Order: sequence, then C-alpha cells, then structure tokens
Amino acid sequence: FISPGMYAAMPRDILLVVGNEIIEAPMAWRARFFEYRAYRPLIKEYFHRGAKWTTAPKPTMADALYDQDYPIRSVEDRHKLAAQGKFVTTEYEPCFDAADFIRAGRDIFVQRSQVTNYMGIEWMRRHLGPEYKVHTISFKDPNPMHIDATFNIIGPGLVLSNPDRPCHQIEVFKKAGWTIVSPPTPLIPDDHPLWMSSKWLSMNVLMLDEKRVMVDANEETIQKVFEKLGISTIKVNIRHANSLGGGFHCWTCDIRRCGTLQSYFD
Ligand code: DAV
Repeated sequence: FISPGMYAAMPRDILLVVGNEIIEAPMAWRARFFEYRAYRPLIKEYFHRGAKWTTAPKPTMADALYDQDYPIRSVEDRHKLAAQGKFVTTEYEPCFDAADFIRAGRDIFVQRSQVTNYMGIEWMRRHLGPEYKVHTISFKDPNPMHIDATFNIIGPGLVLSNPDRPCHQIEVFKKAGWTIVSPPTPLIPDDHPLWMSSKWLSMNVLMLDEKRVMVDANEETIQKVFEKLGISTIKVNIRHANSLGGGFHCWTCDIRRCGTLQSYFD
C-alpha cells in the first residue's frame, strides 16, 4: 500500500505499558504503520534498563482489513453496525491502537472500535495470559476510536464516564463498587479547531497519582469536579494540542508507576 504517513505525536495510541512490558500496537491506519519508529530510541533505552519489549503482529493492512463500503454507508447504517460491534475495520487480521485499552491493575478494559478489532483484543488476551483479565466493554457510540475520552479511569474504582456515550456494562462496574463520575459538558468553544476528536478531550486527563490530575486550565467545571473528589488539579493550557487530536492522556504514556499490582474489579 501507499500512504503519506502521519505524525507520531500521541504515544498513548501506540504504546501500551503493562507491568514491566512495553507493547507496541500494530495500529490500523496505513498512515500510522511506521509510527513505532519514532519511539524506538526511547524504547531501546527502556530495554537497556530492563523493560520487556514486545511488538504485536504487524498487520498486512490488506484491502480486506477494511470495509470498503464504509465511507458510503449512511449514518443510520453506521449506528446499526456499531450496535453489532462492526466498524470500518474487519476481522481479516488482528489490529488495535493502544489507546482503545484502559488499565486498572489486573483488569484491562477495551472497546471494539474503528481501529481495534476482536482479533486484536483476543491477541492481547492470549498475550497477557492469566495474570491479567481483558474485559471487552462497549458504548453507545457510532464512531469509537480510543477509549480515553469515553471511559477514563482516574483512580481505584473511580471512572469518568462520558454521558453522551453511555457504557452498556455500567451495572457491572456499579456492582463492583465503582464510583461512576459523569463529567460536565466541555467548555471548549465551538470555533476551536479539532481534528479526529470531540470536545470531550476535556475528560482526557492524566492522573499523576491518585490525588493529582493534569487538566486543561480553561475547563473550570471539570476542575471543580476533581476538587470535590479530593483530587488537586494541575492546570495547563493544552488547547493548541487539542487541535492535533488529543488531550493530556493521548499526549502522554506513563512508563513507570509506583505501587503494586492489585485487583480493583472483583
Ligand atoms: O473524542 O473520543 C478521543 C481521542 C482521540 N485520540 C474522542 C477522541
């Protein structure tokens, strides 16, 4: 295939860190096939310092991986397909973007999306083995791509759940004792340029630890939500970066965490 390529600006999209292992995602867009190369100098450095380093099977990105009729499908049809777990990528071969996974200790949650197929999810499940549990969850969302502006876990048993994209399995989280927080409507103005993302980048925050969050300096309503939860806010203006398609969570990838491996979803 021929592709002009793209930026490699969002480490969250391509790298999934589980324990001491850095997993390079295969990606699903042809334009992103070579993105891993931008991170290789860093990954080699981590490898020298003891990290386990894995690259998931590279897709051939054959035409058969994509529903060729998808661009001409109506909005209603896309909604219907989404409800059946079908999107522009087919099940021809495994593909996923790392950002469709979100971690909570031994439990890892993932959505079937435009860029992550069931075969990719199954690859991850078998790869991680019995130490981790991979749960496929889904949302009322005809256009899912990356889970972190939809369902962003911000602490032990604490999750921001996008009210425009309700989670079909939310009762399971409630039963497990989780607190579900509905983030307020984003304040980003209508005329602010955005690319491949919605205003919900406001909830795409980065937790430095359980008590500190990096949040957009302009998003005062969500800042108040965090403060009420006893989480102190580190306010940074990231609006310019939002225009390239990501918030704090997209633009970062935590490599090392203090603490121990625990279960939060029993
Ligand atoms: O509005 O769900 C998520 C982040 C894209 N990298 C959205 C965009």
